[in-house]
Amino acid sequence: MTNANLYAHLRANFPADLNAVAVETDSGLHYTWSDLERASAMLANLLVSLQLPAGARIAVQVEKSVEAMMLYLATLRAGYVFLPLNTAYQSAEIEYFITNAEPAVVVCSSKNFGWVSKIAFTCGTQNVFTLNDDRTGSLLERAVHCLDQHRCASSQDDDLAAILYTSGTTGRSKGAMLSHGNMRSNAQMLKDYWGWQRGDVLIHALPIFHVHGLFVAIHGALINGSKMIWLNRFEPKAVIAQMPRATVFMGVPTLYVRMLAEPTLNKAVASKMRLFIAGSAPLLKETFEAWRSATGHTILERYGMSETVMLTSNPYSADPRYANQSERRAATVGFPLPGVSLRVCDEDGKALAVNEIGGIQVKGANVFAGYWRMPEKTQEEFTADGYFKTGDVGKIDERGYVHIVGRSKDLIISGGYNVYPAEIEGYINDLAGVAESALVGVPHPDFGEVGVALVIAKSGAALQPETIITALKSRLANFKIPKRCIVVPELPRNTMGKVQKNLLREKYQTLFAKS
Ligand code: MCA
Ligand code: AMP
Repeated sequence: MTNANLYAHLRANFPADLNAVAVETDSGLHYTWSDLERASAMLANLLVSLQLPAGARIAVQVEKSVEAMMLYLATLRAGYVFLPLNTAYQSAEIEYFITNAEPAVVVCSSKNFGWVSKIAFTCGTQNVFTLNDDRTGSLLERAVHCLDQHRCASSQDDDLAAILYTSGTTGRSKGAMLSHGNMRSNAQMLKDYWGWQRGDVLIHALPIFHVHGLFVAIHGALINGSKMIWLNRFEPKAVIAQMPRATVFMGVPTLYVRMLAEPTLNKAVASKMRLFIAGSAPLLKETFEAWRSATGHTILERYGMSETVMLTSNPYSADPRYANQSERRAATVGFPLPGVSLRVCDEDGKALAVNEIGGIQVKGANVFAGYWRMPEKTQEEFTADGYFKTGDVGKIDERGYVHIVGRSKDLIISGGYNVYPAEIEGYINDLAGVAESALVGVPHPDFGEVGVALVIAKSGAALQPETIITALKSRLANFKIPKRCIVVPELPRNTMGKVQKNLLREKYQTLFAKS
């Protein structure tokens, strides 16, 4: 029987010439395929030498680097479970993840070692290493003494490969458990659907602690044996400058908006590019059209989730399942990907007809097994016939294209990062002088959507919006900080006393409108 381990599958697709360049960084470093293979073997051997229990979690909060990617590959090949954490998370957030996931190994930046190791050791983690984006840190110092050959662990499709925390509507994050089979099947299918070709070169400019940068982009390149041009940070000018040497780019809509503001973006600079892919948040029709007129390329928008990896995509070329449709349509997320069953249902679970709006439900080999140690929550999110309720609201049109028109979950997507109002409101409500608060998402020209906090003061308390923002900054990841805080005398409520967020969204709709 073949090994279902995702790394084994990626490795089988490396090019024959292992001395070819696999990753080229913006600081001028070149890593060959052999370097990826050998360095990830050393890191895998280091993990194995720690004699961790089966299913051990390796929690990683480090700046983006090729070595961080190697650690991910090492975790896969050693058969452990990768748990990536956004570098913006602060101590209370990290404490929750570590307490909840009980990782056997924590890897952090040297600058955070003091507070992260304190949390980790208190929670019972035995091993805390450091890894920095300049190839320093105790992890590499230890790995350098390990053998550079490693026999990939033998895995089954259902074996856990990664846990991705995604915030919950009640404010508590849930760990989505993804298996080797979930990710392998999705990567293999996307390789075909997006027409990956020998000679493709991917510009990798996304963070690597979420599905988009870590799985869709990295798996896409590795499973095709394609080189990556690796940028540790997204800089619009730098990405545009790399376009003549590349063929594929993936980004959240904000990255496209920022590149469109650059005078160096034009048809000539993008002429060698084969494919621009967008996702993680809605791509405005305006951005889709502006990109087409600036570069001559039509962005391919797709839709996915941490729980499911990729679900739908606009076509790369004609999709025979949908009357040979090859058009990439603005404001749609395309067709359900091969192997994904997608339906739109009403609140009673009845499947709806074409163009009727309802909850999007999905099923397929890509759909996760459930939330880490939350069996009840998992059960709630699945239907009796095994469909996962995405929490996204949409419709399927007469041509088969899926449209996302809203969300039933109270979620703000800001620059591709998710912000759950309940979590932020909880922090605001704990501040002195606050009686109540509501966070709503409003349109924003750069981030697509941002949070605005409406706060009611306790009687007699004099609240300053700046004080609230400062207090939040010391507790929460920067992308969760409301972009505006407004002290209000009251909040609109329905007859049940529930705050009517739709009215607030309407009222503050144009707060950040372009003049
Ligand atoms: C930074 N800030 C943000 C965000 N990022 N605020 C709201 N939303 C954000 N996304 C804050 C900063 O802390 C700073 O605050 C101020 O906004 C300006 O920061 P700036 O320097 O402009 O930010 P940046 O460092 O350039 O980052 C912007 C970014 C970044 C490059 C767009 O947010 C990013 O890389 N986003 C991509 C996220 C992603 O990969 N998502 C995929 C999730 P202050 O001035 O107060 O310090 S995976 C997913 O969704 C799935 C499943 C899927 O379908 O793909
Ligand atoms: P995450 O927590 O990162 O898993 O976020 C997944 C959510 O991002 C989905 O449930 C959607 O609400 C949203 N999303 C992803 N891609 C798109 C897209 N192309 N258009 C609209 N929303 C999207």
